Amino acid sequence: MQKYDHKKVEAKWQKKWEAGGAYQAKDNAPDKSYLLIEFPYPSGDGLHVGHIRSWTALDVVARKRRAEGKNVLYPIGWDAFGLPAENYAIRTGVHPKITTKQNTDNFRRQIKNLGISFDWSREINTTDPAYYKWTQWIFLQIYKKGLAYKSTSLVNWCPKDKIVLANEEVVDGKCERCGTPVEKREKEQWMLAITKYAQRLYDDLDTVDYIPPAKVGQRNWIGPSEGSEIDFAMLVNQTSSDKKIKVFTTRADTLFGATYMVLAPEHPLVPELAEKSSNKEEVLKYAESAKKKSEIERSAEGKEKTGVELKGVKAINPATKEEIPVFIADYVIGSYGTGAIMAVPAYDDRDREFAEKFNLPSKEVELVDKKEITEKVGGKMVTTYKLRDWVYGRQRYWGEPIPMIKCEKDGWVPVPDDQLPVLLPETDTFLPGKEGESPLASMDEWVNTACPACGGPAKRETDVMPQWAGSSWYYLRYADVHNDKAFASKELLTYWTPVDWYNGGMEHTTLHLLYSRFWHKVLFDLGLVPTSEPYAKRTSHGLILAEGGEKMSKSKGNTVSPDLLVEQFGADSLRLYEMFIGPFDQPVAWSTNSILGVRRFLEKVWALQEKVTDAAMDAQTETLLHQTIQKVTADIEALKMNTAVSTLMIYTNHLADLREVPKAAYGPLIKLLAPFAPHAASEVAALAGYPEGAVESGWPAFDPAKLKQSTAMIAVQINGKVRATIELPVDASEADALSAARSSEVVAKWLSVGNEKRAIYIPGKVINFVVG
Ligand code: ANZ
Repeated sequence: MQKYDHKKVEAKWQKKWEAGGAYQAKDNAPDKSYLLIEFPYPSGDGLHVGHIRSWTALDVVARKRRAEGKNVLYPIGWDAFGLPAENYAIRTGVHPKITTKQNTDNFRRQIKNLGISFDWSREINTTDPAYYKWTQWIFLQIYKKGLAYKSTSLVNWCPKDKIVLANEEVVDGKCERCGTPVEKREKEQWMLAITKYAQRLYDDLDTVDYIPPAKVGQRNWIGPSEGSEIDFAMLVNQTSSDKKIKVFTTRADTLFGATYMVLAPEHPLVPELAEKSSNKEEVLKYAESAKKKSEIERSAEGKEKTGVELKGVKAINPATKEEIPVFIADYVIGSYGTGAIMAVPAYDDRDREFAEKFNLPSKEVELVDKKEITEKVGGKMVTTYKLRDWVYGRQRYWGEPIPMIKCEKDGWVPVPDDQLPVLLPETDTFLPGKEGESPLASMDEWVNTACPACGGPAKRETDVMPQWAGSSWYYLRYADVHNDKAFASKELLTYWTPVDWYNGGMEHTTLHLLYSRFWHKVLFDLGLVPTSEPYAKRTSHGLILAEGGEKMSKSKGNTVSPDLLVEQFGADSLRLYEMFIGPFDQPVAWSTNSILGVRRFLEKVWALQEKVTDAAMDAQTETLLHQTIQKVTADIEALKMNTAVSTLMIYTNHLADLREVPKAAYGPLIKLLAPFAPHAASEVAALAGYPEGAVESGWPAFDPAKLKQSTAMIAVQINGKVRATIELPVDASEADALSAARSSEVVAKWLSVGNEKRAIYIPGKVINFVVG
């Protein structure tokens, strides 16, 4: 027998697959199955073992479904715009285009070495102008629908990266990338009005098959809150004002107990009211200082309350008609609800703490019907969301230029379709300006252009799109990658979408996953895609931690190199190990030693070829075979990869114990193993004389009638000692079982020795005769 030489075997099959263009999906076969993993950011570190866990799992599904005859699309590409390449360029002067090319080449090589059955004919790259032309075009559709707008807002500012961060990129008040405490700054920003889709993004979760934590995560993030909006009239220096303060409250029933009001320091009325207050300076100073704090700091529970009264301003409680004081305080957030509250110290803890500090009255009142009181005082019932609009600009270089032109006369004008893509201009300076403006802003030749509307002098937008742009629609491009007339044809979108199964990280639940659902719905409303949801099903993998359970990271020096593992143990062993390592959705600690265990399992399967004969299958082997097929088939679809592998191990051990391995028992094992260890399985099949491709066509079927054994071997005891075994139908009655036992020659001999006193029958197991 040939020795199992993983290097030779894996190189051989990878070469065949590459040459034959294997795994290319057809665009028109019945029974399509679109499987998707999150396309990677090609970092300089190369592939992480975490990527391999997720991609191998869906590769197992892809390979199984292909064997079942499905037309599987399993594509891959590169989400290649982003900060690491840009920060590297700032440090070294090497253009991000160059590092991106090197990194994608390295990733591609590593992936091919793993034998993952991606359809390479559909490889995409978000930094390719032929791709980002359509990212820009889709942005313009969103703009033309009135869902993109420029607004001056307080944004999260990372003083180290010199970049504006979305709320989602701020973790515990710090920059997600570099850990620097985030400050607030005023910036003119492109914003996308995702909040207009909040309710649909929330409701339509009912129509998709996502794992529960993904649904819960999105629902909490969208955070609908039902309440009332109520206007409070104002007296400014004893004269009634034409301005009102609108509050959002979930407790209109406490309205009679509202004893003061609070505006967020960034509330639009603050500058105007400060002007008329006797303590203007104090108010403005407080408002300025509050801007520097993060929202999390400001709303932290138990935080000492601060604030300043607007002296000279009073509000009128619409229920009691009492005049009540008005404050600005940072525990009220500008961007939530209306940015103003009625404070009810008797019923709200934060209001109580504030009232105690500022000696404000607290009034217990009779609670009233919420809806009735809202209507009575002229308010209305509304739903407010925690979700905010999406900050859509970055003052950086390595991103898609936002295809907008500013004209003195015409304002913002979209770049006409026939001038797309707006190419990212060449440069060798990547550092943002001192005020954080984009490096593009200093390229006068690129910035100055003609207004598409009037032909007059105009300037290009110099902000680029955020990290999340290219990934918001890439799954649509895979359906029709080479199309230069449209981002994808209707016909192919109708055939391929929605994505049948999308696996990705839980950390993307409220970012990429939500953003792409939003884009998809806008495209659906524009009649550009056929379904209202992009992904029919979403699952997530658990993280792979370092040996010892810490997070794997380059800085901790505890990462493992897929290249070395493939070299030493083989891609098939690495794949099998990552599937066997533990329940797919749970975090697991890495253990290089344990790869040896699965490697030995593969060697055992390999060695079985020696014993394969045309022998008939015994009943026990046949039953185990059908049970194995049933379990592995179901486990793969349920992503229970670890139990699928252990089932294959049990079956293999059984075959290894047989003197001869029937061909009919060995063939299905190879087919079941092929999705996990495709190279070894293909080679073993070839050695056993199967035609090429046999392991990839025809998934083994189980016969439900053969899942249970029809007969069982029953031990027959005389006075507790086993003297014989007999074969009986598993459902034999007691009378039949005993008479069969008595008629066995050996038993009959023992029974003739004395008088049978008693007989005990435990069905399926044992018969005991007590003889005296
Ligand atoms: C009066 C009141 C009485 C309130 C009471 C609560 C309890 P959720 O459920 O999170 O939506 N609020 C409204 N806008 C705010 C803002 N921009 N910053 C800080 N707090 C704000 O919370 C809604 C409640 O949070 C609102 O109802 C308001 O206080 C406060 F016994 O109004 B309530």
